[in-house]
Amino acid sequence: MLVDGRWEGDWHPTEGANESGRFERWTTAFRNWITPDGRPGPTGDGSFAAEGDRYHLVVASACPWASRTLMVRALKGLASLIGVSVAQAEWSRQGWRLADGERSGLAALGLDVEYVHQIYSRADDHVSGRASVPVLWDRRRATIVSNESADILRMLNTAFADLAPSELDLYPDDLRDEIDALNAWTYPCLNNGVYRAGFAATQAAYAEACADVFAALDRLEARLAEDGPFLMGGRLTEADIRVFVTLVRFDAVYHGLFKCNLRRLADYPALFAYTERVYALPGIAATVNLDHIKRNYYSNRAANPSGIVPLGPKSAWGSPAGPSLQ
Ligand SMILES: N[C@@H](CCC(=O)N[C@@H](CS)C(=O)NCC(=O)O)C(=O)O
Repeated sequence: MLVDGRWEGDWHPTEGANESGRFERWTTAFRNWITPDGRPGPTGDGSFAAEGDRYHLVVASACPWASRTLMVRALKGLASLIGVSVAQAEWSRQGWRLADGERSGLAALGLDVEYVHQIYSRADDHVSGRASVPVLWDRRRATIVSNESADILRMLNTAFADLAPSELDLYPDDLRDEIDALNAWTYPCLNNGVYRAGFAATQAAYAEACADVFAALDRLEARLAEDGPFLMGGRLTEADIRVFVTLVRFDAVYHGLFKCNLRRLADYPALFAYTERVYALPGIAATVNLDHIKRNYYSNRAANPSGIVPLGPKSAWGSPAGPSLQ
């Protein structure tokens, strides 16, 4: 945790269960927006204009929230405009750490840091809270634009339209209500549901979360079997990106480590085919690093004291060596 700009204590990934044993995700601190001309976005102070070589994403490949920002960057053709630095797979006692190769890249941007929490205190020397990824860094103002992936998805969908024209609209006007309605249950029941199951501190909190996860998967399976190929029918939208990041990790980490084991993703024909379909979209495979995913989740000593990383599942996606994001 950061307290008034300083890192305190050892990091412990299971923190967050409340008195009833339920895991609660914390809220995010930086909520500014990049807009085409620097005018205000929905939140924040609005002086972040879209420009090439100005913004940089700091991510961890294991993290589903960070991965969804990488997916939008790839799908919207922003790779040459927005750079990326990837944290090392395993947790350190100070949270996310940057390996030497990544540190030199960041130092070249004026960010001479070893840990992600140092990026936070660079942005605000009195910051308190979690030092989470993703972080969208602004080189020009030497600050964090946003550390909220849901906002980053939306701003990357629109802000760079002049610099990187794209046919793809991940949040089209006519589908907004339907996308919002879907996100309203896929986030608590699935994306965060697996964490609620994995980090529950009581049997009852676990059972409640696990039931939510599988009710959500059943609902998505039915929806896709009836009407595909994507969640909104013919068009790929942010709803797909948000669901995919959890599905692609499911059999490798949530099924075992987080005890979401009523069924595997592989047991859901429509959902499994859907995950393969999204994975096959241009640029997406490079955002899925199963090696980092497994090494990170299984390095959580509270959940897995031996630190042993399982060999399977065999059908997992992603190359063992890990992809290159460029
Ligand atoms: N609201 C954030 C949540 C991101 C998040 O939870 N990231 C996790 C990794 S999956 C993290 O960095 N945790 C570090 C910590 O808890 O200190 C978002 O969606 O951008």
